[in-house]
This record gives sequence, C-alpha cells and structure tokens, in this order.
Amino acid sequence: MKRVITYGTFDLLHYGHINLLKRAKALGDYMIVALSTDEFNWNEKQKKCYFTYEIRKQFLEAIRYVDLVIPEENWEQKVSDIKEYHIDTFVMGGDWTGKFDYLKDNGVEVVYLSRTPEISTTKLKKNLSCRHAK
Ligand code: C2G
Repeated sequence: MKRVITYGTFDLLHYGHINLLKRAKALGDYMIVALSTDEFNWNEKQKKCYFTYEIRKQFLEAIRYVDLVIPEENWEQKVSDIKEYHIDTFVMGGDWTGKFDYLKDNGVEVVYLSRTPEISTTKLKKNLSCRHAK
C-alpha cells in the first residue's frame, strides 16, 4: 500500500485543489491531507481563512481522493509526519517546487505537480467581493 501525503489550507475549495488531490492520489493507494489549522494559517502564512479548520476538514473528508485529514500546525512536522504515517510519496503543487526537496533524505519521493493556472482562492475572494459591490 503506497501512502501519499500533501499539505495545504484548502480554503474556499475549488477545482484547482481537486485537480491536485486527484493527481496526488493517483500516485498511491492511500492519501493523507495535512490541513493547515487556523492558527498556523494566521501566524505563519498571514492567511485569514473564510472557513474554519473544522469546516475545511469536513470538505476534504467528503472528497473521494482523501483517506485521512490531519492538522498542519507548524512547518517542521513534515519529517515526523512522514515517519508516523509511513509515507512513501510527498506531493505539493508547483508553486512549492524545490522547497521540500530536503524530505528526500527521509526516504520519500518528493513530487511537485503543476498548479491549475487560472484559479486561486485569492482570485475567488476578489471576484466575489467585486460582484457583491455592484
Ligand atoms: N493548488 C493548485 N492549483 C491551484 C491552487 C492551489 O494545484 N490553482 C495546490 C497548491 O499548489 C497546494 C494545494 O493546492 O499544493 C493547496 O493549496 P493552498 O491551500 O493554497 O496551500 P498552501 O497555502 O500553499 O499551503 O506546508 C505547506 C503549506 O501548508 C501549503
């Protein structure tokens, strides 16, 4: 059983996220998503999520490609996650290319998948707020 892990905020879930999760799952048999907590998002990524961690977790757990959702609370946990969950493949979108190559030293394959170009949570928020203003 090949085990895959990926990390992210997944706020205002959109087809770019689904595209990523679908391709990541295709790399193995069991996929874990480490979902950024509200505190981690705010303190480390200056992201204020529209949906709380619990709601974002519910969304992800409803996706057929996702087998388990765990909290992402800090940048450093990736090494221990890989050990604790016996991960074979670590996957991230292309905007992170090169940033996690060090994880190869822990015996995992590191894969960066292309981002879906025309969609982002930031763009969604902007478009929705403009539409509301009219
Ligand atoms: N993504 C994508 N295409 C998009 C938008 C996002 O492929 N149009 C991918 C990102 O590359 C990432 C995943 O979807 O792999 C989740 O995106 P975010 O929620 O923006 O995650 P991010 O804030 O990049 O957090 O420790 C790693 C961080 O937690 C990653």
